[in-house]
Amino acid sequence: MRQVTAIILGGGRGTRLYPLTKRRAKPAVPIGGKYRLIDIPVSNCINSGIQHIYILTQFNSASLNRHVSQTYQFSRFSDGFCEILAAEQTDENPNWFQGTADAVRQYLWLLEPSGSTEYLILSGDHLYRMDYSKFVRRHRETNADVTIAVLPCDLERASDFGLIKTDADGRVVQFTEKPKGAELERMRVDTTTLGLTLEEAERRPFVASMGIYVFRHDVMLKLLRDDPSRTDFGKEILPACLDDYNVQAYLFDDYWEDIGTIEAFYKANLALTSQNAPPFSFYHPAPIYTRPRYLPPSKLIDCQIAESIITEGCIIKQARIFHSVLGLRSRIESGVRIEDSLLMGADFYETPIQREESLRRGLPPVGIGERCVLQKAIIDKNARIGNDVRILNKERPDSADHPERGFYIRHGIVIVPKDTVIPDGTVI
Ligand code: ADQ
Ligand code: ADP
Repeated sequence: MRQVTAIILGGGRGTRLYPLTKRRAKPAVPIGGKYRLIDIPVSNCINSGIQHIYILTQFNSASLNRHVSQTYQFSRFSDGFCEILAAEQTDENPNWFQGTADAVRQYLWLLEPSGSTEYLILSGDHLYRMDYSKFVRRHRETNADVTIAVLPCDLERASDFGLIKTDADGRVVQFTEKPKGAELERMRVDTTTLGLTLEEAERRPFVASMGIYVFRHDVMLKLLRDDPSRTDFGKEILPACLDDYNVQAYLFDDYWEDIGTIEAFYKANLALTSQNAPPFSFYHPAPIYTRPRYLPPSKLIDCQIAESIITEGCIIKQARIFHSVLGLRSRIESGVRIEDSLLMGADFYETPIQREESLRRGLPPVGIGERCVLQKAIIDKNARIGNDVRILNKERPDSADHPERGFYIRHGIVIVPKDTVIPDGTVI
């Protein structure tokens, strides 16, 4: 695995995750109360023995730089690194990245001399565990030029993905990016050949690309350099290389979720609370790494908590919490009810004097004030929610933007952005 360089596509502007991406790059969005999205693919790399890791991002942010530089430091006896490559203007190219392939192309000058035998292209917004060493091994065993990780998929989600067809030897003979209508129907295959039962194969009759690829070093350089008008792996590069190259499929039939939208992100976070068998578990022998923060344990005073995750450093008084995730340093005053919500916590503690001072100035302290009710909400970091605030999506719109009032609604989920102040008694 020392010969493999991982390239994590960290995202363009991250508009589908807005307002969580208002001031941070998508890979820096917090997940699971204490991690960030980027921790998933980077930890998968480290757990697979891959230590040459680049993160491509179009929107560079202080939080991503700080998180990556403080977390992923390899021993001085290894040649491992985890580096952020942000879109930059150069003499040859004054433009932003035009797409996934273009993002990689603009950094070929840096990648080419690395001496890697393969490039592993990953996405920054997927929740899954994968041993990439098996993926790379399959790629080598089949003498492939490109290998695409794939999984069986149902009709409902098929048109969100690149779909493939393979021949009897597992070689990809067709690739269609996000097909619809008749074109989608034509991509139906018999997935019993992948080992699915008849019933399962009827439910999942498509084979979807996970957007994760292994490229042979020289093949990727050639594909990206030959035609600079091809800017996207899924739309242009892969469909165009099937005739001339040995493109193989690697079946991954385990939990995998694209969490690039607010709804998928919200559901994936709350799914972490389920027991016995959450679809994705952080309680696993292979750790998901993140920044060590040396926080004290959480202090719970007279609380009722069910089906929830409470991370470190929280202080929670007389609250009823159901089916929710509470992030680092969450501070909840008495008489609060929280249901089906994701609270990201805070980046810092206020001292008792600072809290008094805030209150004197009419500013609620960081955290959730007394007697608040939160349902189906995402509260980003450092929010100051006053007393008697009710966040219930009362008028029930599916989508709304009210930055002046401190919230957005997506898929019926109320999102309170980072650093927002919600005054006492507000009803949303
Ligand atoms: P999508 O996820 O829709 O489909 P895309 O929007 O190109 O494809 O994003 C792929 C990844 O690259 C995401 O993590 C995204 O954040 C990142 N990305 C996008 N533009 C970028 C840029 N300019 N710079 C850096 N990173 C960028 C892809 C494939 C499908 C496949 C699905 C699986 O094209 O074939 O089925 O992934 O989710
Ligand atoms: P995010 O990515 O969630 O927006 P950042 O990584 O930018 O968060 O911020 C986290 C770090 O910033 C914390 O370690 C904290 O030290 C510091 N920080 C941010 N805001 C404040 C603040 N108002 N007071 C003190 N420290 C802060």
